Amino acid sequence: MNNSMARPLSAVDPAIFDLIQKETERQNGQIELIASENFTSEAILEATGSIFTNKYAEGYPGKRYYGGCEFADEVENIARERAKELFKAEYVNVQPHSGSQANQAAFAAVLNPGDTIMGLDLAHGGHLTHGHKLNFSGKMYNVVGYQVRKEDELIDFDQMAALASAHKPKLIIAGGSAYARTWDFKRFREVADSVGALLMVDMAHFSGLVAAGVHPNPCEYADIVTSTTHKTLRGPRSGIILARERFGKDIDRNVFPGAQGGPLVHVIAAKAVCFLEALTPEFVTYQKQVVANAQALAKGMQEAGFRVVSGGTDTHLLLVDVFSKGVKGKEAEQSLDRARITVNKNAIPFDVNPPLNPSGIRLGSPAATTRGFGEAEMLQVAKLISDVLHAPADEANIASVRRGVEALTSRFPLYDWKLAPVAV
Ligand code: DSN
Repeated sequence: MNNSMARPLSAVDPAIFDLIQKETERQNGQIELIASENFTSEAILEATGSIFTNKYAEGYPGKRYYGGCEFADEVENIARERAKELFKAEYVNVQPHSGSQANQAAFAAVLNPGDTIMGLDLAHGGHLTHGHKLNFSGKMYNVVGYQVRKEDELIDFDQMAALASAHKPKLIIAGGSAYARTWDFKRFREVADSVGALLMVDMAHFSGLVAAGVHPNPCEYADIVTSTTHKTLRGPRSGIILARERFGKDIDRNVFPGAQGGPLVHVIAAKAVCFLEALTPEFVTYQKQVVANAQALAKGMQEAGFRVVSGGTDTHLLLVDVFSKGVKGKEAEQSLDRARITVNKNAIPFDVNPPLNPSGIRLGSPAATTRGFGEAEMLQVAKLISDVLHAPADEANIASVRRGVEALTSRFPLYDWKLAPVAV
């Protein structure tokens, strides 16, 4: 290869190299509690950074629009077979670049513009792509939102059934970004069947739990199931669609050429590695710990006097009503950030505060569990969070918590990379 093409990143682009170093240090040095984030294995990073990034492979294995796809075909076939085995699915498409594009293609496969869909309101824990008015889903389809009940903050199936009967949706969507409880797919199926609707489950958040058998598998109940691969599933940043076989042809067409051009073969390779990792007994142990850790964190927050939405969690995430202690979500996120605890502000159901400064924060256990935290550490994390939130503007207090964070993170090192630039 031309010598200039073989130079290391540190020599070619010191600015970007430096930022990768800084981000590595940031990830190592903070406690990651964003419920949708995780730390992938080095094997997955290696596949993501592989030379398959050079390859165009529009089409599907055996039916490509480019030559030289024999190894890309093998990669995609391996990824498909592993995903089907992992989720006990009849059909899979591993090409979506993201969860949003997976949802876009899934909708397009079974809906026409103007059709009615029902999803959980974003303000009650749903997702942008399930019908928010600023998203393609809200612009293209007629959206009816269902909600959680005020009294227990669990999905209101009576309201959902009544709305379904009144509006006759073509598709009902289960799944969301900030709902901490087990999704009752059987109830969703019953409501969908009662009005002749299709059922789609977006399991982006909890697909790792499903893979490990610690959450019911939506593939048993739903017509179509979408997911990202980088949250609890701990793979590369990407998406997948699983479905009943009869939807396969339409979904394939609506991913390519409908929504995307060339697939990211390097990311499909990394997804294959992710599915392989998820098929191991270690992954089951990991996911059980993810749930135990989220429950320990919820318990710790409750013992510190904070209200946890719906009273706890069955999954990897929890919503904490910080306004119950007089703090707003934005201030909580920013002060925790200064203590090197990374969370996101989040609306709580029936929030009295606006979305950009809501009453809650969302906490998740997948990333902290990956670095080795157990329940004892999660109780310490709850104490650190509560210490910050009791005096969120007190910088001396925050500095003291930061020392506690350093003590914890240094006991559980993450990526052990040499940060020195490679000599050229
Ligand atoms: N942005 C993701 C989350 O944080 O839940 C959902 O797409």
